[in-house]
Amino acid sequence: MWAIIGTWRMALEGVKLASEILENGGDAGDGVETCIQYIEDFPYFKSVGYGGLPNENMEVELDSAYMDGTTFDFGACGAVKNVKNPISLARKLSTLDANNFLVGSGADAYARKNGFEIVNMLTDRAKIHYKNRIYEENKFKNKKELKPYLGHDTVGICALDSKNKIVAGTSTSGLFMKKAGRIGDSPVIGSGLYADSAVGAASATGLGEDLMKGCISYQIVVNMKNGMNPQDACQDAVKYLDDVLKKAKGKSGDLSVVAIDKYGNFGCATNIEGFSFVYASYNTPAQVYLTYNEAGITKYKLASQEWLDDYMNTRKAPLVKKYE
Ligand code: SD4
Repeated sequence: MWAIIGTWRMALEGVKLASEILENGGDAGDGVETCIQYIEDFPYFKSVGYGGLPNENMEVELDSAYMDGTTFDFGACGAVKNVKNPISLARKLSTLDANNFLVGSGADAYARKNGFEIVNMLTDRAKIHYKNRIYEENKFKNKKELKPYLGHDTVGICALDSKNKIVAGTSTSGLFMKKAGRIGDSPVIGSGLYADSAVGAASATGLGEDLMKGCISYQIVVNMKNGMNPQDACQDAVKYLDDVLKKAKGKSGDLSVVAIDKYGNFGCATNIEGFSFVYASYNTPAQVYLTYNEAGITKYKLASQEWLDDYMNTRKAPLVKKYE
C-alpha cells in the first residue's frame, strides 16, 4: 500500500513520477524528492524553484523543507539563492546531527561546498512579471498587500510508502515582492509540513505569516493522532485558525492544507476559492481535484479536462510587457 498527496495542480507530473517509485516498492523520501525536483525544474510554475517570482529586489529567494516521519529528522533551508533544487538541499540537511535549518548566505555556502547544482533561478518571464508589477505600483500608486500570488503556490507533498514510512516536503519561492530575507511557513517544521509515520502527514500553502500562527501542519497531525480522519483533521485546523484570526484581527490570510494518514486516506481544507490538489495511491491514479466550499465545509471534485487544458495554456501564454 502507498499513497501521495500534493498541493495545487502543479504537483501532477511530479506525483506521477513519484507514483512509479512508490508502486515499485521505493522509498517515500525518494518519491517526495523526485516529485518536488520536477516541479522546481519546470520553468512555468511561478512560485517554486526555477522560474519562481522574485522578492522586492528582483532576487529569487527559495524556501524548502523535508521531514522523515519515522526518525523525525528534518532539514530545511530558507532564502537560498541560485540553488537549483532546494528540496535536495533540505533532504541532505535532514541527514545531519545538527545544523538542520540553514538560511541565507550560510545555506548558499553549504550548497556550493557540498556540490549542489548552482544556477541563476531568475527567468526572463519572472523578470517581466516583476517589471509589470513595479510599473503598476508606480502608475496606480497602490502598493498591494503582501499576498500569495493567485493560483500558483507552494508545493507541499506527503507520501506513504509500502514500508509504512511517511515523508513530507515543501518548496517555494514564497510571496512575490516579499522583503529580502523574508521566510514563510514552508521551511518551518510544524507550520509548512509535519510527518509522523505512526499517524500521518500534512502540508500547508497560503499566507505563511498566518499559517505559522497556528502551527497548522502539526495541528492536523495531532488531530489525526487524536482519532480524526484526515478530512476532519484538516477541516478542524483550518476552521479554527480562520476563526481565531478573524476574531482577533478581523481577517485571515489564505489557508489551504492537505494530509494523508498512515492508511493512505487523504484530506484537504481551505478558506479560499480555487484551491486544487493531486492525490494518487496504490489503487487510485494520479488526478487533480478542485476544492469548493459548501456552508463553510471544504468539498472537492475531479478537475475537468477543460480546466486542466486552460491551466497549462495560461501558464505558458506569452506575457505582455506593460512597461514598454
Ligand atoms: C509562503 N506559504 O511563503 C508560502 C507561499 C504560498 O500560496 O504557499 N503561497 O508564505
